[in-house]
Amino acid sequence: MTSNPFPVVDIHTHMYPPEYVKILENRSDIPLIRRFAGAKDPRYIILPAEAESLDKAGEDGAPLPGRPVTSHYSSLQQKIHFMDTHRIDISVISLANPWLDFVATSEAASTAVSVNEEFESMCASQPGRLYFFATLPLTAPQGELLSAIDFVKGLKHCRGVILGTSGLGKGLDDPELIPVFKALAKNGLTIFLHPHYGLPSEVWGPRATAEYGHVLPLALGFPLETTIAVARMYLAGVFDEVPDLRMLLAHSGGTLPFLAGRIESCIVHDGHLVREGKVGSGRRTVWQVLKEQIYLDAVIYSEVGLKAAIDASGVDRLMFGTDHPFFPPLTSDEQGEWESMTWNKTAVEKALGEGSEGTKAVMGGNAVKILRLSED
Ligand code: 5CU
Repeated sequence: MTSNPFPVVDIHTHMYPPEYVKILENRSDIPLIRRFAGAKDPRYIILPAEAESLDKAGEDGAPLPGRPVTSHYSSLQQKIHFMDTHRIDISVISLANPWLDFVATSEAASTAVSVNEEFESMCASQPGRLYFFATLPLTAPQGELLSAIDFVKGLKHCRGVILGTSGLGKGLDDPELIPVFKALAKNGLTIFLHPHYGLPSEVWGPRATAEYGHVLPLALGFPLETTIAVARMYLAGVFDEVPDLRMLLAHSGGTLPFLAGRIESCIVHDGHLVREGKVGSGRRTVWQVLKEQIYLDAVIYSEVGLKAAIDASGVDRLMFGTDHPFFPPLTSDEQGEWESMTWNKTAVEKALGEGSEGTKAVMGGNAVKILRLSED
């Protein structure tokens, strides 16, 4: 519980708890964690776009695939150190991608219980400083999936669930997901929607893996994946069918704030939708859904994108985040300051004014209200 009137809250901050790391260490397909000769830390190979670099690892001159797994990934002490270094009062932690998307049906529910209990106990050990978004066993049979929602609802520090864009395998416009969305809405659990799959590797071209690092899949693939997932939900009528559903979109909604106008125009000018009566006067526009059912994080690194997010959803719907432990500083001490904090904080201050009411709201006030962080 916080009594600080202006806390700094990080709502986009991940952990890979030790039990989850063990699962990844025992895998031979992506996602996996593997040690390579001569490398200090094990490497985490996670993105579909990294398959080629994993195949080539070990060849003469080939770069190490993936990213180093440092203590920042799974040490609670390190998370608290990061928070203290950056004056973050509260973090709402979540398992990072790809969550349990790859876990076998028979093991999904029990794995989710153990991961969520691990998160609950990490939060309980740091009173007032940690809350979490739980992980759902999406590959489990539907009954077990719905029971998992009941289970996490009962965990004291759980404030929602983190979800990827694949849903049950067919995306988030899958009608089979409606009972899941309804159960989450009924229990007041916000969905933190986060990308993982990006776009098919071919779109990055033949030079990407060798020459462009992870830039294209992370900078463009991730945000477009989120944009597409939410646009599909909107077109399928999910937001109307589950009006109490609340979603927090990673990376300021991908490109949704920028493209909402174009999506609207394409809807209004689509003969098929018009003929089907889907463009009638009672239709809620994308802009309305953004202001009524969507929250956006402020992980966009520049005031230009942030201003679009604020215009689209409203200053009362944006929440600060860092994406720790991703994007560590490469040329300064990892135990010191990270640009993910300073760039995102500066963007908020430039967009809204240093010390302004808006800045205080985005930096923490909104998260306290929306995610009930003043409740024990
Ligand atoms: O660097 C990366 O791959 C990532 C990732 O996988 N997930 C994330 O949230 N940020 C960066």
